[in-house]
Amino acid sequence: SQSCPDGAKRRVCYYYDRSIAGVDYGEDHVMVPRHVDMAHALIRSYGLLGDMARLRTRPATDAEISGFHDARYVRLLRDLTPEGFGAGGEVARRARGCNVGAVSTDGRSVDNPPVAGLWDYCQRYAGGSLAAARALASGEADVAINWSGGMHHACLDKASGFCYVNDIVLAIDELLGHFRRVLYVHIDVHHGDGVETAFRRFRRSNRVMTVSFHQRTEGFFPERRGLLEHVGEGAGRLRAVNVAIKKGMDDDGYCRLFEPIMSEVMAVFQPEAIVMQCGADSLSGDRLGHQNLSIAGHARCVRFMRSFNMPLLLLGGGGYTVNHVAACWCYETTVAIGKEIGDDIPTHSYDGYYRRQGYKLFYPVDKKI
Ligand code: V1S
Ligand code: ZN
Repeated sequence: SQSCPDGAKRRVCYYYDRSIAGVDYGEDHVMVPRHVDMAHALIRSYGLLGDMARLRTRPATDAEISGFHDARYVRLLRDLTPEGFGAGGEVARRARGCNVGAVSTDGRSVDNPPVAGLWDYCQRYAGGSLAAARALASGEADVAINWSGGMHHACLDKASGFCYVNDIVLAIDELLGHFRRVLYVHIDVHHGDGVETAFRRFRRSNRVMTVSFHQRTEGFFPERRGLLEHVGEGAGRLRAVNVAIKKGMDDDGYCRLFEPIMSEVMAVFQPEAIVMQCGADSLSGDRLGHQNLSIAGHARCVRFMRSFNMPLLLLGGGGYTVNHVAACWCYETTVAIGKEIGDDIPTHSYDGYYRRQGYKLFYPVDKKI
């Protein structure tokens, strides 16, 4: 454990599974799970592994994943192989019904391809988020991290936005077994629709509040989601908060929204645990997002949530400029631990990726937007 600037100690648990790094969405695809391996290599090179307990866990079981997902969809994910899909027939038909490998007419890569080892991949990233939630629930950790989790678009019975299994819903459900109210905070550039829908439409829960900060511009994925007026219904009414942002928000603009809104949410909802999705596609220079957040600005949101000093689960998610993603999640790991590190990236296996940013962790914000 470490002593932090606020004087409080934080015990941090960290999940990392190297087999996730080998998952391949396809040559042209923007989702590259190797970014988690890059973040891990950076974390190790800065000597941060000694400041955290490593979570060693088993992959999530069918039963755990079926705690949220529809049994037929779970069977499909288990049955699906690229060969079975390629051969057409029954599995391919079932897959298309679940938005996996939905054929693109222009021959370009699809959002949710039938990747090799798909079920193993899902079980591992979901297993990490569940283990992290259990570490918080048992009191073993104050902060738990799974940078391979945060796959927030996955729906009850279909894949969406590169996400097949919604590890966030599974982790929140696990936390609800131990805490009365759980807050979900989302800073990925894409609206946190899968988590919002799970707790608003399917669970109708008033014990979970979802707060999503996301880009809301014409044609931006997912369309028609995350409007300010979407506040939840029935028992879940006023449990969804949606903060739609325009293109090009910088650190000051973003934090001027984030901090007062989250202060108010904390005061009104009074959660007992927090789950934060730290999608790094809200960073400046992302291949999909159009925001101007620096790593320091993104991490300021994490630091702000950590300052409430309650069980905190940090998850990854989107992020499509791999060197930015890895640098961001490495720095946010130091925020969790409460340790200062230098800007000079130590020599390590991926250091060539940081050459263009002068081997500095804090790459400069290029305000093109
Ligand atoms: N924006 C965007 C985007 N880019 C792609 C994409 C690009 C290259 C590929 F080879 C394959 C896909 N898809 C999208 C979005 C989905 C974004 C998902 C973000 C996920 C997350 O960061 O929030 C969490 C991990 N999809 C679309 O815009 C849908 C299409 C409408 C356009 C793209 N084509 C391929 C499918 C249909
Ligand atoms: Zn995203």
